[in-house]
Amino acid sequence: MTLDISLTDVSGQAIDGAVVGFTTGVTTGVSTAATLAEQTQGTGGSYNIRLGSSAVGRVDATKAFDAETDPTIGVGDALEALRIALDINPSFGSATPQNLIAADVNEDGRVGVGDALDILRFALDVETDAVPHWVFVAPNADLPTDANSVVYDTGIDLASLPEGPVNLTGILLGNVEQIAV
Ligand SMILES: [Ca+2]
Ligand SMILES: [Ca+2]
Repeated sequence: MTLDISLTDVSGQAIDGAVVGFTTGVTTGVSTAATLAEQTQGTGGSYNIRLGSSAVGRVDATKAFDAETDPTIGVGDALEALRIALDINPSFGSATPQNLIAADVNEDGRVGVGDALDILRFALDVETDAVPHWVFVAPNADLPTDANSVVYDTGIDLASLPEGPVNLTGILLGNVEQIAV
């Protein structure tokens, strides 16, 4: 069986160069999931995974920041994250769930001043522990609406082989400035 996965950003642009994985099995604390298949490179945001007999499992994707093709992480992104951390609306209006996810670059579950500093350090080419990278969420995922509770699941659970492609939306952590939705 082949599973088709389509990766796009919030504006619908295809995302290439991600790694898509499929895991199956019970995950309790320590992951016992086995990666059945892994795809290294897609074209046009489209990825194929060849599965064994079962399509029950979880699809997730990751992508490192690529300065060549990805949006810029700049001082402006750090300032927008700082505004969110200080409970001020970003300069472009209310923060969207995608903005909140992007602003929590250190992935500790909240948008804090530390996130803004991490983004600033990255923008200024200073070493930082929280390096921007892509996360991928399902179209119907519960997304955060509170800067103090940026909790969300990445990837998508599959109970059976879907009819069409599986779509996941990529969000670039650290890229807080206006994300079109
Ligand atoms: Ca954070
Ligand atoms: Ca940016």
